Amino acid sequence: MSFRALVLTLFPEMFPGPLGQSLAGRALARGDWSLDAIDIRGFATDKHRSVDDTPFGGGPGMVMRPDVVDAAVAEALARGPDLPLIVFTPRGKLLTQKRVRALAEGPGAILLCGRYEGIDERVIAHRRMEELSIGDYVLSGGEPAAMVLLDAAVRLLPGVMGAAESGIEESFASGLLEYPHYTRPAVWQERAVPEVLAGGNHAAIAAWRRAEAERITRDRRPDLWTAYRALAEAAPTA
Ligand code: 9WO
Repeated sequence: MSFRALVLTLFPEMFPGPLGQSLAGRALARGDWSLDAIDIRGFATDKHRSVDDTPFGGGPGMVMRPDVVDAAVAEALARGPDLPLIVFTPRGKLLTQKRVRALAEGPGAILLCGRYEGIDERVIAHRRMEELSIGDYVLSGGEPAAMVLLDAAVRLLPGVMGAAESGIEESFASGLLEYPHYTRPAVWQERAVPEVLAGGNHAAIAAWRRAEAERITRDRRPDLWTAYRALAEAAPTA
């Protein structure tokens, strides 16, 4: 049983899109996960196949109809009755690596992507959807957010990433931002690679990387730094 993604969208041709490339694309071709984009318009009932209507209370734009969206959700649930149902909106709970990890360990997900001004609130409530945000900005639709979630989850699936790269997840799990990376040449544009990295002293290299990761986290993400300090207090590692 491999990870299954069912994406509900008005633009099914956007998928797999970038997820068809590289690591996620090869995993898709191997069958490590599956991706089905379901066209919400296919559940329209009138002759004009309308999926939206004017907002109650007035205001700009259009709202996605609850009957049409619900019929699309019903089809996805019929295909994957055990899949969590997620909708992407800026007012959702922020997507975290922790939630990504839990999803990657599960059977997959149904990902509802809104367009226009939004989706009728009642269908979100009726289906008890999990609302997720990928950050504090507004998109023109939920599709890029679905791609972000899937990219983050697929790389964690068993066999998708080699042992070498899988350490990167560990490093985020440590609560610190990444240390700086360098490759050849040793001097580029008058900038030299930190001496310790070329010295072959692996303990010194590990200590330097840890110190850099801590400095960068402290400077750039005081929120992560505070959480990391609290954790280090409770369970010191090094
Ligand atoms: C937009 C919106 C804005 C303020 C408060 C609530 C809101 N809900 C929605 C919404 O459901 N928007 C739909 C999806 C339709 C319009 C485009 N959509 C969207 C999703 N724009 N931005 C996102 C999004 C999703 C996840 N993380 C960041 C942004």
